[in-house]
Amino acid sequence: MLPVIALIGRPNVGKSTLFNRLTRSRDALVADFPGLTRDRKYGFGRVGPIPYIAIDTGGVAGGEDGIEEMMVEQTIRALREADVAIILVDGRAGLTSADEHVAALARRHAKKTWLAVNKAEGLNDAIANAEFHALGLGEPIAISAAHGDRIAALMDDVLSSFETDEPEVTDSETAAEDHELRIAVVGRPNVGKSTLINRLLGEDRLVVFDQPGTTRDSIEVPFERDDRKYVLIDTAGIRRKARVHETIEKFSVVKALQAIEQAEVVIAVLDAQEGVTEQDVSLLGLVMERGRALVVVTNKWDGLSADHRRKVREDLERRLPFLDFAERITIS
Ligand SMILES: Nc1nc2c(ncn2[C@@H]2O[C@H](COP(=O)(O)OP(=O)(O)OP(=O)(O)O)[C@@H](O)[C@H]2O)c(=O)[nH]1
Ligand SMILES: [Mg+2]
Repeated sequence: MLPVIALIGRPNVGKSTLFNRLTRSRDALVADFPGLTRDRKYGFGRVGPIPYIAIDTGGVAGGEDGIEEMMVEQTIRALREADVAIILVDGRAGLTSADEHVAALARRHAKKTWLAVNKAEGLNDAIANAEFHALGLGEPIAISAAHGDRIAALMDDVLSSFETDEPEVTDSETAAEDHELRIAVVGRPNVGKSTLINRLLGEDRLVVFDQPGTTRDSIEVPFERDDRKYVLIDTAGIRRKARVHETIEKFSVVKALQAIEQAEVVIAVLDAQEGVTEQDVSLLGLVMERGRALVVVTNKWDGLSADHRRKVREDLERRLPFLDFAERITIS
């Protein structure tokens, strides 16, 4: 499992700038006005000793309106999904009551916290940090997300308690023969992942992995087909066939990313009836980024008119042009 790191803080402190640096993406929107990031954003990254998953959040301001409530909710969810939180504050603006509000959230919901004083380029560290001791989140670390100062040092600290679980390289022949191909099945809720998995495993096999698990654990199911060994990594939770339709799946991006990380091949399931959604596009983008072999399966192909089918095909071409080399299959 990769460590999961949430970036939280009041608006405009530089969370997205740090996220982009930690994931080497230019994806997260960065701008000079507060409240730009509304939804949590997820990415793979590696700065420092081990790879991780980073979560960018919208800023919590400490006000009371509807949007604020949403942001607090988002932040709490990110904290619950994460192993560690980096709380960002602005070294130029100094300590604010919104920072105290964020610190209180972190103390309540984070498993482990680090305090980073951002925008500290050209400032004296001791002076930049001084007033933030009052937050009670330990020793502040002065950084500059925009300039890249002390980011490596911050990540060394943040990741110090985690171990890398990258597979050891083995090159013996027996290892190659016994090698199980690891396949993750990912996709939005109720696109039909569980049904597909039950099919792959065979009708007769009684699979009762009905324990809800946590939102971040996926289930691994070994199986054999034509004398080859496989491990299916299920992110939906496999249920008894009769109950598949009764369950409402809880979608967890972290779980999907962990599964992608652990797999060699990813089967991404889309719902033809709903077309290609924003979530599909970002999930597939992350599969590509990790360089996994990809099979895009468009499910629920039955019952679509010829016209609708053509539209879905066009949609796939248009929205996922970067998937040219991926295997594409339509099923029902
Ligand atoms: N001087 C300086 N400016 C920075 C630094 N990091 C970020 N900024 C600037 O601060 C502004 C806000 O940065 P964002 O990364 O969008 O901040 P955010 O915390 O994600 O903001 P919200 O998503 O709106 O909550 C941008 O203009 C950044 O360029 C830094 O290290 N130094
Ligand atoms: Mg942001």
